[in-house]
Amino acid sequence: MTSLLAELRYPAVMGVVNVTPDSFSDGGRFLDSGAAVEHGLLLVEQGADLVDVGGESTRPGSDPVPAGVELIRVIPVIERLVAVGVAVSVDTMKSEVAAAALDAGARMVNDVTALRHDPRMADVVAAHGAALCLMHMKGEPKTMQDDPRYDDVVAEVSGFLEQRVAVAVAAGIDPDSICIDPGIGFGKTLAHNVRLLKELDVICEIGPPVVVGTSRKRFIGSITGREESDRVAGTLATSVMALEKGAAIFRVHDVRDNRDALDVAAAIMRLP
Ligand code: HH2
Repeated sequence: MTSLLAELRYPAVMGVVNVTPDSFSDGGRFLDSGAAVEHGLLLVEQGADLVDVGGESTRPGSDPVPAGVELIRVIPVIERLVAVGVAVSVDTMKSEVAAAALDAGARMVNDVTALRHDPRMADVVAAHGAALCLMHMKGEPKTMQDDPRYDDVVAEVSGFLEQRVAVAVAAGIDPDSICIDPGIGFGKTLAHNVRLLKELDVICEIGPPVVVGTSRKRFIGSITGREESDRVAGTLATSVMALEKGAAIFRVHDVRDNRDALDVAAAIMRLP
């Protein structure tokens, strides 16, 4: 099977479905699998090219969830979305969850630890011929926002991502199946997040398609003073600017608005 990344139209919109009680912006809304499936279908109708299903929050301060709980949350949702032809990625750092999700038809693993949490993850992704998103995170969700520091955030994040791509390829994962993500908000201050977006072209020059996840995040609230549910306009500014810098995949909650903003920006960018 060809890589999911080769099949996507770009810019690609990845809609977020969190089957969790505690995600920072939609926690508890889709814990029921029927509600989660319905929401995933709505996101596709609104223009999502793939749906990212997660059963463990990684928001700052969050606690880990056992694999058994994550499985119960995500597998029924993935099965039902796949059954109606939706391209699904699974947001997990556990190989057991990734394997079950891929067996259920998911096409991509979105590992926010970039293969560092679970030594078996690379083999699972390689064996299934799945796509893989490698994200940068400094520290762990529980403590990552406790005074994160960098000498040069762009150099550190891009060096890390280059190294993790090399690890993934050495483990037998097809280079054309890999995408990379600077991990906006994962062990980063407002200044770090804004700097990474300003110099996103450096990350894009590494080669693999770049994923950005700015949707409704705290740094947007720090700039605008708005609550999570009221950060769509701020998110759209980041999506359009990231597109201009070369980002390919946009992980968002508000699919309809991001789809429109990206399509209009892309139409302007396509002009000679
Ligand atoms: N952000 C979140 C979760 N997964 N994956 C990638 N690749 N990039 C991101 O920026 C990213 C991610 C956090 O957002 P959300 O899923 O809405 O919240 P929570 O982790 O609380 O479930």
